[in-house]
Amino acid sequence: MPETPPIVLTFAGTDPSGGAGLQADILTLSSMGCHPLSVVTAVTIQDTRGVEDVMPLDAEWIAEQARCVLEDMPVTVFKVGLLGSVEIIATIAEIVSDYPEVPLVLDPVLASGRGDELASDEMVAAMRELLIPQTTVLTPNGLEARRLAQDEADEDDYPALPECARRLLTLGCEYVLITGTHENTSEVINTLYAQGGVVRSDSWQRLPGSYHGSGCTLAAAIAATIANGLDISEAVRDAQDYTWQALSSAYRPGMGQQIPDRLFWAREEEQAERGE
Ligand code: PXL
Repeated sequence: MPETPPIVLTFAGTDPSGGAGLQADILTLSSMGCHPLSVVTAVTIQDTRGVEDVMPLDAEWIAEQARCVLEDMPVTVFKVGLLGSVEIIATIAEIVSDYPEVPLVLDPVLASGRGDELASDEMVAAMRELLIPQTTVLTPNGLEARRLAQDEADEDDYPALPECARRLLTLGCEYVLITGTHENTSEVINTLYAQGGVVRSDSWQRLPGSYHGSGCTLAAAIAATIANGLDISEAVRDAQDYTWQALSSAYRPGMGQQIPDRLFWAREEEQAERGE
């Protein structure tokens, strides 16, 4: 019997458009050689243009889904995306605390690509208190980093990104990768921080247009590269490279954003075989 690939468990919301969320995770993890376990946190109504509605599942159902597969299969890495409610955050925090040796990649989903709000202030507070302290790699974009790191008592607090990273590390995560898509720079600069400071900073040619599910793809790719045995710095590098290639091969199946092609390499191989 063939060897079982590394198993990654993702907690995420469904996206019927196939661009973001659970579907993005499953495609990315499979494409990168992992077996994806998928625990649904919420069901969304959305297309490539934006999110219309979100229905968080009962937290009990999330716990039951996770416990059922965790008792059956050994998980190498956890990935956490859209959460849906404070109760769901508390439930997932309790489950992952039973597996302290399993790395956790947390994509703090606070808004959709279009800007639809996906997390309340109470959820942000619960993430800071319960999940970030258990996180190996936190993957906020600049907007998310500022919201997660902002001092709630001080409305005029606009920390710069290195200061955001410092505060998020103080909450207890091991690494913070702040992505630069939303910053006003000609290239996209993604910077990985740890307690000792900057671990690596990678610049990528800014691609035209906007994408549905780029953050999910990057975080799932990091979960996959860690599951494949790379150390964190190499994992983050390889995952960015994979994501950039998926974005540069993106297609536009609907009327809204482009969708990254998580299977770009398979299509390239097929084209090569056909001599194109
Ligand atoms: O891209 C963040 C994200 C994650 N998960 C779900 C989403 C979105 C954005 O739309 O819908 C389910």
